[in-house]
Amino acid sequence: MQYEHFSDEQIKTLTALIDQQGYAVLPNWASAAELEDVQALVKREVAQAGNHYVALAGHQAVAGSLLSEWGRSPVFLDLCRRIVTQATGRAANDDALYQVLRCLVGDSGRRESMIFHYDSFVLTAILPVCMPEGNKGDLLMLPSKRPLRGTYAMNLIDKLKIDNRWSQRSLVRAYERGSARFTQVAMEPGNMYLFWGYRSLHTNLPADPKGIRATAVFHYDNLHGASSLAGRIRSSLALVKPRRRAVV
Ligand SMILES: O=C(O)CCC(=O)C(=O)O
Ligand SMILES: [Fe+2]
Repeated sequence: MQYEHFSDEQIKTLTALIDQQGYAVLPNWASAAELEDVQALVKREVAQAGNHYVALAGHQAVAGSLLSEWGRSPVFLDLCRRIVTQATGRAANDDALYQVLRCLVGDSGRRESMIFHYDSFVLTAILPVCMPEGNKGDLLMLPSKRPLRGTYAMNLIDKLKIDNRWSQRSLVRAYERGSARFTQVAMEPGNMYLFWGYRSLHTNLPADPKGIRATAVFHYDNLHGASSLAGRIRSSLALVKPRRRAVV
């Protein structure tokens, strides 16, 4: 990672870019050698998962790698914190980044694509690691579609409106019709892309199933992390999920 410190001017520019064009880019976040290193990790993990979709959540899951280092980097954390504060005018809630390494491959990877969603975190940063030869699985978004919600209940209503077959289908159709509402980002491996994950309705396009599409995703500032309703719903979902799987 070549970045060391961001000036206040840079923070303002990045925040304005995210507001205006939906995203901002930090070019060459990873050097060529660093990128190769992380690509080797992806290849190992995908092989270990039997060439199926795999997501490694948390920095422990990538312990000892550059990804874990970046996920805990004070420079990166400071960048995210200042961007969130610049945008929201308040101090951020989190003192850590939440990271996931997402590896899409084959049909199982396709099934994880074209699922429109809002993140729970204000800021999302994506570092593409591997891209397949054909369709790259571009990032697709409706930037800043909703405001930061004041309560978890309102956030839940937004999510329920999207998490159903009808809404998903109409979004896919709108994209296929060439609707100009969408912002499509062809991401380059090694660059870091920043956008409002909480506010933007987003997904990735299907990628060529023959190759690997891997992204290191970093989330910052879980807006309703401290909500007791969020906690209760999360724990009841944790109870329900295994039963559902057993039935299916
Ligand atoms: O892999 C991507 O491009 C998007 C991932 C994403 O939106 C997420 O993990 O929340
Ligand atoms: Fe997301």
